[in-house]
This record gives sequence, structure tokens and C-alpha cells, in this order.
Amino acid sequence: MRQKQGRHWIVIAVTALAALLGLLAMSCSQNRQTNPAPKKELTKDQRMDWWRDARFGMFIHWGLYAVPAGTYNGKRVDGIGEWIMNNGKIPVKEYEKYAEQFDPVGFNADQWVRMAKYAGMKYIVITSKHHDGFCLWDSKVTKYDIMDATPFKRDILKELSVACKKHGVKLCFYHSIMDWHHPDAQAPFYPNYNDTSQSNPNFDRYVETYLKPQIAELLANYGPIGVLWFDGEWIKDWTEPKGKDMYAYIRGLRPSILINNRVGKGRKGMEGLSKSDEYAGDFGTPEQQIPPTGLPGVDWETCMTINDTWGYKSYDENWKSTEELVRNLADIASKGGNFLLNVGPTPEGLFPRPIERRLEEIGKWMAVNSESIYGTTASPIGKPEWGRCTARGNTLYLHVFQWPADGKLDVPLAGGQAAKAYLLADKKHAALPVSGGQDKLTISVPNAAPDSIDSVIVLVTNNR
Ligand code: FHN
Repeated sequence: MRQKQGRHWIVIAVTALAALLGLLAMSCSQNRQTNPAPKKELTKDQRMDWWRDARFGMFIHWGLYAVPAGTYNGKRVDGIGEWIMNNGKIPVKEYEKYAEQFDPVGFNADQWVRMAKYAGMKYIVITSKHHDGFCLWDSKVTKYDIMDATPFKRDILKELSVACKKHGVKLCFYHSIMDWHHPDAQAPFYPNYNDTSQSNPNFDRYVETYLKPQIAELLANYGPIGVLWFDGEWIKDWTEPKGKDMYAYIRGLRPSILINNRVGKGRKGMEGLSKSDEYAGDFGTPEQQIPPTGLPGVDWETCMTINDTWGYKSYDENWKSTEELVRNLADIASKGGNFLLNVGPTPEGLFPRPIERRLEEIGKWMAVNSESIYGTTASPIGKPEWGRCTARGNTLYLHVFQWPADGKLDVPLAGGQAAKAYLLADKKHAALPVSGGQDKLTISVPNAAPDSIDSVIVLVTNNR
């Protein structure tokens, strides 16, 4: 009897164990279905690849500040257009009213993206939110956005994401950490929202319940985002540990995304990024300046206005010439950097005509010469007196700004051996005569420059 009972318990135990194992196996296989094995993480070089190749992008500062366009209460406000809320000392409630007037019926995402693409720009960085706190997308954590606060009620970022996908342009978001509208951020600092001596005791709540959820929305709903481009990090409440935490949070959501240095406190000197891991971020962001000799060992991108303001100002007519812009692009590429050129659209949603004209002219130059920009690396011959140089392997692109009057272009290539030289504008690649000296090469060029701004000569060398 006791023997029988014993056997009975063994049977029960074995059955239970089998059932348990079965359940375990099922749950494992379900887990495999819902949680596929994590993809191998990309290296930094792999993540940076498209960006290093791109070299040229469009920055867009657009928001409520386009409505006052530099004028408040009938008076012109000094400074950059997007700072009018601070510089004009406009109270939050009053500034909010610009939302009722923000109705950019001329906005056509497809046209904007086509203009950027025509100019040769490979990516667009648009202000999802600038310091004034107004959001250009349908954010679920605020009503201070394009859908809830304006008569326009179209998600601008959504329309741009569709157009960018269609035209193969990478969409990226600028996002301000500083927020003059949020009560837990800098709104209470009125009349000096930018007071860097002040702290908001509720700032952590702003970060956890507003800033991070907004970043999550931007990453979840607008397709693959190339870069999250932070700004406004200089406020007292933002610290390097907060920057590192934000960096890790974003990379946790989108492992392959790029994040600029302003996510943390790494904006120092030429605004490059420290080569060590001291600061968070993937690349440095010199603003309104081109580092004289680049930032060797660090990825960097110069951002620059096309006139003197980022956000639209109706009376700022101090446009940079196409010559200056094209030469800046060549100069930056010759130092191994990217050029992020800003446009400030009007409250109607249009690019001012002088901007369109410049983009068209840059596009014409790029149609002939983009090979000398995309995917190139810094000059191995420094800054020659006639212009700049970019490189791709053993090929040098000589950007000649000052065409030689005597038809002889000297290239400071020590002991260099030229395999071939030709004008990039010449579809037949007809060889230009080259004579070699001890420490320089001389290329014989035609009398007239193919391009009055920047004529590119391709020099294929066989010694690199
Ligand atoms: O204060 C901003 C400014 O408005 C603009 O957005 C530029 C772009 O780099 N960044 C800030 C200043 O560094």
C-alpha cells in the first residue's frame, strides 16, 4: 500500500515537472518572437557614416517668432529674431497670442525639401521646439503646439517627414533644453528668461515629465531621425550628468541616432567635443565660425546664418553672397567638417526670395562639383594660397578661388607624383599638363576660370 502511494506521488511529481518545463519552453519561444535577439550595436564610425558623407545640411529655425519678425509693439527689437520673447521682454501670456496668428498657409513641405535637395543638402535640421517653448508637432504633453494652439492645425514635422522620406533627405530635430514657456523651466525668470544665475526648484519634473516624453514622441512618430540637435544647455539647471543621462536615454530608444555636443556641457573653446569621454555627444558645433584649422580628431559641424538672424526678421537684409556660402562650404569640407546653413522661413511658410536665389545658385555649383564635397576628407596640403583642397583617397580636389592669371597653378605637394589632372567641370576629363618640381607640382590651366566662385581641378596622385 505504502509502495503504491509512493509511486503515485512520483507520477504526480513527474507530470508537474513536465508541465512546468513545457510552460517554460513556451514562454521562451514567445519571448523569442516578441523580443528578437538585439541587433549588434553599430560602432561610432558606422553611426557617423552617412553624416560624414553628407557634408552639407539645411538648418531651419521656424516658430512663433516668425510672426513678430523682429518687431514688438511697433519697435524693432535688437538681436536675433527667435530671441524676441526674451529681448523684447514679452510676458508668456502675451507671447502665446502669436500662436493665434500663426497660419502659414504657404507651407509646402515637399517644396522645402526639394529646395534643400536641389542645393545639394543631404539633411534637414528643423526646430521642433526653440527656446520660446512652442512645438511644431502634435505633442501629447502640451497644448502649446501647432495642432492645439494655432489655426493651422497641421503637423509640420509629420509633413516634413513624409517629404524627406520621398526625396531621400534625412530629417533631424533641433530641440531646446531651455524653455521660456514652461513653469518648471525658465518661464518664472521673466523678464530675463535667460538668467543663468537662477534655478527652478521643479526643473527635474520638467525633464522627466515634459522634456523626455517629448523626445520620445519625436523619436516614435516621425520615421528614422538622423540627429537630435540640442541647444540651450547653458542654463544653470542643466548639468553634464543630466546631459549624459539624456544621451543614454535617447541611444536606448534609437541606438543608431546621432546627438550633438550641446546635449551636455561640451561646448567649449571652438565648441568642439573633447576627444575623451568627458562630455556627452557625437560631434562639435562651432556656431557662426569656421575653426581656422578644423578640429582634428573630432567630428564637427559649423552652423551659420544666411543673413544675421536664425529666425525670420522682416528687415534683416544682410544676406551672405552665394560666393561666400560656396566658399564656406569648400573651406569647411577642406577642414573635415560639415556645413549646416540656416534658413528662417516667413510666417506664411515661405523661404524669403533672397534665400531661394542663393539655394538655387549653390545648387548649380553643386550639380557640377558635389563630387569634391560629399564624402571627402580634410586637405592633406593645408590651405593653399589660391583656395582650398579636399581629398578622397589619392584624389585631391583643388578648389581654386583665385584663378591664376599666368595659367600656372602651383600645388604644394612635396615630391608628389601627379597621375592625372583635369577640370571637374569638363565632362571629358581632358588631361591638363602637369610638371613636377622638387616640392611642388605645376598644373597648366586654361585662361578663363570655369567658375568665378570656385573652379575645381581634380588631381589624381599616385603617391598617397
Ligand atoms: O540661442 C540659440 C540661437 O537662437 C540659435 O538657435 C543658435 C543655433 O545654433 N543656437 C543658440 C545659441 O547658441
